[in-house]
Amino acid sequence: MNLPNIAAVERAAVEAVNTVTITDIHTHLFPPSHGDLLLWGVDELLTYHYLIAELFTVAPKGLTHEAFWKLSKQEQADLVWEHVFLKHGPISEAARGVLTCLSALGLDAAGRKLAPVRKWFAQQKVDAYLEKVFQIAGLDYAVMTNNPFAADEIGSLKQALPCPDRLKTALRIDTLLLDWPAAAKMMRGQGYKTAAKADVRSYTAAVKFLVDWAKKIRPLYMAASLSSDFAYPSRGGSTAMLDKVVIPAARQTGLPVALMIGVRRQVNPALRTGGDGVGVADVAAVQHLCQKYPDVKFLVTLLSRVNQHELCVLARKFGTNLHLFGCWWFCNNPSIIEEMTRMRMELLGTAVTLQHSDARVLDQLLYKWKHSRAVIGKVLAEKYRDLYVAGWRPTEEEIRRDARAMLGGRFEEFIKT
Ligand code: RAT
Ligand code: ZN
Repeated sequence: MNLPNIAAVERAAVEAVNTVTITDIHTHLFPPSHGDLLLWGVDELLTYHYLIAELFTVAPKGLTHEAFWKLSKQEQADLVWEHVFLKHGPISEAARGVLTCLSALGLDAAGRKLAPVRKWFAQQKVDAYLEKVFQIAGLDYAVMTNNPFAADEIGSLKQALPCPDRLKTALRIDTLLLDWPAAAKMMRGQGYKTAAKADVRSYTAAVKFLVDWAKKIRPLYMAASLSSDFAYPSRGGSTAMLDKVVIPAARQTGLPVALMIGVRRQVNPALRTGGDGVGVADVAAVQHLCQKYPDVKFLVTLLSRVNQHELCVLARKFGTNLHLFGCWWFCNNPSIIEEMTRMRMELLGTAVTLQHSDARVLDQLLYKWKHSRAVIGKVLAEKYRDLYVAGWRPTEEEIRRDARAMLGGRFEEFIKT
């Protein structure tokens, strides 16, 4: 449909982003059949590790980490509610997110009482609730993080338990890249001949391990999260693992390799999962991988805001084997999403996946996507406004096409073998 004027073009862009079906390419969700691994409900929302870290920025001095971890989930959630929400304004992105989730579900946050909210969640049946969340969030599917090196996951993964079409798999391989002795032990436990000190036979066995798991769970990609000091090439073990195991497995399976780089692991271990920080990464590591392996596809997101411009420029050079995705973790805040989205559109056009949710709790799909849609819609409207001024006359269908491209379409094209 032709759009009559500049205001109609802007409205169409906002509407396209608000209504487009999104593919969420990285989350930490699980199917209901995996039991407790799938987190959902208000107590899980309130004890998200982002909010636990925030609790300790405002909690009374007497509350120690040790005492906090001894509490039940509900007691921990009560403390977050009391200190982060009631005694201070829940202004942070993670706190606002809980409120957006409640209102998306028609629950009353203004009443400030958790009891009725808990009661509502207790009445939900998980399978139907999962479907409801996906519908409200407007997603076709979300990609999980499935770790064949994690003792608590492999049991369920091996049994091939039922999994809704809403969830697709990704093979997580951090342990292999970062902790060979632990990875080798895990692989040995699953019948692969991997020695504690990596040798040629172990590499061959590790490649087979990845290929077999890929055949079993049919992941969309392999993935690892790496620290800000990740370098490639380097003398460290991760270079050998990439060259001798991950890249050969990627070639055999045709799977892309997703690299999430920039974490400073366990800056404050007392916060457990909330204890990781961020550091500026060396983008040249990604460059060297793309140069050396033009036949292997890399999906990349970096944690530091500082790295984003350099990474966009790199993605212009490797259009066929480097695809950027998401505003990851500490970048998943409206101000940074806006800046990154604008910069990516300006440097990469639509050849990018603007966002992923990283949801660890099912309900978070509701807020992460609502908040991101608002920011991305605003930026897309601005870009189309500029095009209108430059004399271009986009149709509604073209704007919808572009919104989908940047929120799942380009990803699907990129991963196709
Ligand atoms: O965003 C997060 O919740 C982080 O804790 C990590 O899970 C990170 O996204 C990762 O995948 O390593
Ligand atoms: Zn993640």
